[in-house]
Amino acid sequence: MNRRIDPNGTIVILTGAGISRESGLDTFRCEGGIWAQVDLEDVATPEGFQRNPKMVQDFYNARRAQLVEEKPQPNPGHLALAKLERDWPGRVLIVTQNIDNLHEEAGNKNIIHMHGELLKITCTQCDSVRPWDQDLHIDTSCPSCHNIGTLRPHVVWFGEMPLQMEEIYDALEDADLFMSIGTSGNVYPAAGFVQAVKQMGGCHSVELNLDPSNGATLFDETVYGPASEVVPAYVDALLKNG
Ligand code: BJW
Repeated sequence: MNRRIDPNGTIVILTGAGISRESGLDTFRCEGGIWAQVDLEDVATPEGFQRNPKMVQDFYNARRAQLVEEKPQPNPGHLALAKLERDWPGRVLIVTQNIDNLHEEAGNKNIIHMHGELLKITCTQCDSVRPWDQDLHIDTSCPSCHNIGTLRPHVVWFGEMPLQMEEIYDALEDADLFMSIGTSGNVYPAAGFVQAVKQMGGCHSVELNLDPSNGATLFDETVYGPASEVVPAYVDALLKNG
């Protein structure tokens, strides 16, 4: 690490699919990843859901079942971030693009799921959001408003507004350190956060990833390797030296 961070300062950490890969969950854009298995236009757009809701429900049912039945475990990368939240004197906020629950399982409390959560559903009629660990069918009725066919996974598709954006930008504005972990930098607005922190006053930014992301040159510091190795090492140095 090439700059000391105020020990009472705010750390904002953006995570992506790469941090969960060593826990057995596929990334999207790595070789053989999710977008090599299914067409994103079919399963990750409101138009795809309108065209074929059953196909979309099946896609998310399978991924939800993987979380519920296989119970993937947080890896040392997740666990290091939980330790950072526990031991860092200042504020630590995880902003994750991931819809899995591995940051919660690791012990982090201060988490924003900007692309939603697989273990929740939402109703397009009454906007209720509730925990859900079973399959969702196109004729499941909404437990809140009892309409049929109005439930969908609580995830953010292309063309939809990511969640809690105001809170995220407020935290980025306050940040003394911005860390980006396991994300390819393809998807906005998350891919623009590194640029945003530069414009907001230039807090230190670091990318921890398997290989350089699209925005790699915008970071002040870059560390490459598997999240299970580079994240614990970076967190240890941060806790030791600030
Ligand atoms: C490891 C590792 C290991 C591997 N250790 N690392 C033209 C220009 C600019 C923007 C747009 C445009 N046209 C449309 C847009 C906007 C659009 C967008 O960005 N499109 C681009 C594709 C061009 N974005 C949107 O529509 C978003 N909404 C929006 O913009 O609203 C308007 C708005 C604007 C400004 C402010 C506020 C609002 C919504 C995006 C929704 C994304 N949804 C998905 C799917 C839903 C959830 C799900 O099914 O899971 O979210 S897409 C998918 O990509 C998923 C992910 O969260 C997201 C990011 O992927 P991620 O995490 O980066 O994964 P990968 O696979 O890409 O990368 C993995 C990385 O890990 C790699 O780098 C590996 O090297 C690394 N890795 N193993 C460490 N062991």
